[in-house]
This record gives sequence, structure tokens and C-alpha cells, in this order.
Amino acid sequence: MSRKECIAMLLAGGQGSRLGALTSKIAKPAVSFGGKYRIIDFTLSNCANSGIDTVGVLTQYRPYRLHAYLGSGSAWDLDERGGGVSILPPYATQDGGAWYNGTADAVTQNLDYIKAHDPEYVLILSGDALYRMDYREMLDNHIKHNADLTIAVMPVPWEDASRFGILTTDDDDRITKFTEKPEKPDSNLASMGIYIFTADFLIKALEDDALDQRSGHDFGGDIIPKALADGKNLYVHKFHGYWKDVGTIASYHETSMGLLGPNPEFDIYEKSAPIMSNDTTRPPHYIGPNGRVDDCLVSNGCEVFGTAKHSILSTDCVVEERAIVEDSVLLPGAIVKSGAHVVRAILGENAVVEEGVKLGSVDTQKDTAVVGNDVVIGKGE
Ligand code: ADQ
Ligand code: ADP
Repeated sequence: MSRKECIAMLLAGGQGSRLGALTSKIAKPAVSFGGKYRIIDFTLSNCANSGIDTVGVLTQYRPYRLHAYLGSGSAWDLDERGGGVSILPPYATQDGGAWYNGTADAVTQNLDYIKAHDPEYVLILSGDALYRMDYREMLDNHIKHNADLTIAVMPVPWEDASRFGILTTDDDDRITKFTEKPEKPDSNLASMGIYIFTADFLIKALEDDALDQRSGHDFGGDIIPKALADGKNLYVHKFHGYWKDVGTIASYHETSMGLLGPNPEFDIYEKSAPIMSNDTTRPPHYIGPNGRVDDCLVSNGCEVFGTAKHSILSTDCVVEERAIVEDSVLLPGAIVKSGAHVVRAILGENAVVEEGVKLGSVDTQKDTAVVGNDVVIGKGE
């Protein structure tokens, strides 16, 4: 196998428990987003658009649909130029060890994959955010600084800072302090959980970490603080674009709505860095004689006989006659039956809202209503 300059390891094993009913049968990275995408598409597309053609996807939680979805990787153009997408589930060891501990452990368990490709650099990614980033620019920065580790960063609102790894740097972008999820943040410069390691350093750091009984085997909690304490060259790469974690129901709804409008916050129509997906071929969407659609994304296979406003209708959704859908996200196969009224809600895959049911509320103080995958909501529920 020829030597690669940079390969990516994509952490896609999180349970995504904060997405509640939407992840009841599906790993978070495989959750539908934006009508015809899955959350992981954004990161995989970034890899393809940045010229990174070898991606190991680390899975663990309900991986079946994710595996089926990823297939050969050809949908993201990731199988033609060499490496491709490899799915790396946790494996049972002789002494019975099995599931990944922390994020670093997941990568440690797949060091053989990294070593087989013998890259100079390893890009570590998460599969749960919505953003466009040219990782090549980050790699150029990493090489320019002769860094051991470069972390992509951006400022976040102070009130959110304690949810992130928080950093302080000197004037040359060198990291002087890092604290994983501090209770009292002293900076609002946040790690985006996107790392470039020089491969030799990563391998050494993970092998040392594996022997450390007290380690939680986590990048943010263990590997980065130790590298800093050891005086390694740690730098930041400042990101200036749109980046949102789609990890909670509220953020899922907000980021989805951000795809709509003439000037969307995140433009899926931007052609210079296309977002690719492994969407199956479906018939064209159909708007019936009395169907009304206003400010919506309507995916293939949908049939609209009622009214949809400011909403996302994913593949194969149905809005029956006299039904109204507003400010909502319908995941693939969701059905809103005749006369039902759905406002500010998320309907899971193949969810059904029965005839005449009123769901959700215009009151923005209330939580977004969620119907789980395959759940049927009848009157009185
Ligand atoms: P979190 O997002 O809280 O913080 P974590 O829960 O470790 O970090 O998840 C990171 C990614 O790895 C997610 O995509 C998750 O699905 C996946 N993952 C988690 N455990 C895994 C495992 N064992 N195997 C495979 N995949 C796994 C991190 C950093 C912070 C940073 C934020 C930015 O630790 O410093 O600020 O990301 O969102
Ligand atoms: P959330 O915080 O919404 O649950 P994450 O994707 O960040 O979403 O995952 C949270 C944690 O759940 C991670 O630390 C991960 O290690 C853990 N986790 C992932 N998969 C499993 C699993 N199969 N069983 C138990 N915990 C898991």
C-alpha cells in the first residue's frame, strides 16, 4: 500500500442519547438531516472535498443502518481514488474486552488500520456536526507550525462554553492551556473536536495512554492535557464559518430550519463544496391539485395533498388532504394524515400522525414536539 499523506478517523460511535426518540433505532451519525442527507454526510463530504480519500469510520452503537448506508463509500466519491471508507467496529479481544471506552480508545483499537496506511498525518473527526471545512487548510497550518497536534477552534457563546474543550493560546496560535468542559470557563475559544495529529506522535501517545490505568482514554479528557503537560507542539486552526452540533432536539430543529429561506444559514446548494449523500432513487415528488408548498425542502418520493410551510419533507413523506405542516421536520417516510395539524415538530422515520390530530405548538417557549421513529400518534395521545 502506498504511503498516504493524511487519512481520517471518523468517530461515529456515540449513542446520541440527547436526540431521544430519533436515535431509538439509529446511531446519531445515521440520523436523517436536511431531507435527503444523514448527519454523517457533511463530514464525509468535507473529506472528499478536501482531497482526503481514506476514511476509517469508528462505529459501535446500533451500527447496522449506518453500515448499510455507508456501503462502499462511492456516494461520497471515496472509493475510487484509493483508500475508500472502511467501517471499523469494536472487536472482542482474547481477554474478553470489547466496546470502546473513550474516543481515544476507539482509535487505539484500530491502530493497525492507521499503521497499514502509514500516513504522515491523521485527521480525527466526529460525525455529528453541520459545517463545511477545507481540512487541507488546517493541514497546511499544521505543517507550517511543525505541530504535533492541531485543534480546530472557534469562539462560542460564553453561556455554552462549559460544554466544550476550552483553550487559551499565545499570539502565535500556540496552545497554552486546555481544559475539557470546565465548570467555570476562562475563555470562550472552543475545540470543535477536529484534530490533526502527526502520525508518529499519535501512535506513541495512544500506546502510552493504553498502558495508563488511570486514563479515561479520551482525547479531550486525557490525550490533549497530557500532550500539553509534556511540552508538545500544540496549535489551533481558527475556523470562521458556520458550525453547529446537531446533538440535541432543540439544535436539530434549529439547524434544520437554518437550511430554509432565500439566504439560508447553511447553504446546501453551494456548488463549490457539494454535500453528497447515498440517497436511493425515488420517484419525483408530487404536489396534488390542492397541495400548497411554501418555503420548504421537498425530497424525492414525497406526496403533498395538503399544506406545508417552512418545513423539511424528507424522502417519501406524505401530507394528506387538508393536513397542515408548519415549521416542522418530517423524516423519511413520515405521514401526516388528512386534517391533522403539525406545528414546530419533528416526526421520526415512518412516524404517522393520524387523521385530525393536533401536534406541537406555535408557542416558542414550549419544547419542539417529537414523534419517534415508527411511532403512530392517534387522537388522545
Ligand atoms: P463531545 O462531543 O462531548 O466533546 P464525545 O462524546 O467524546 O465528545 O464525542 C465525540 C465524537 O465521538 C462523537 O461524534 C461521538 O459520536 C463519537 N464517539 C464517542 N465515543 C465514541 C466511541 N467510543 N467510539 C466511537 N465514537 C465515539 C468533544 C471534545 C470537546 C469538544 C467537542 C466539540 O471532547 O473538547 O469541544 O467535542 O463538539
Ligand atoms: P449524547 O451525549 O447525546 O449521548 P454522544 O454521541 O456524544 O451523544 O455520545 C455520548 C456518549 O455515549 C459517548 O461518550 C459514548 O462513549 C457513549 N456511548 C456511545 N455508544 C454507546 C453504547 N453503545 N453504549 C453505551 N454508551 C455509549
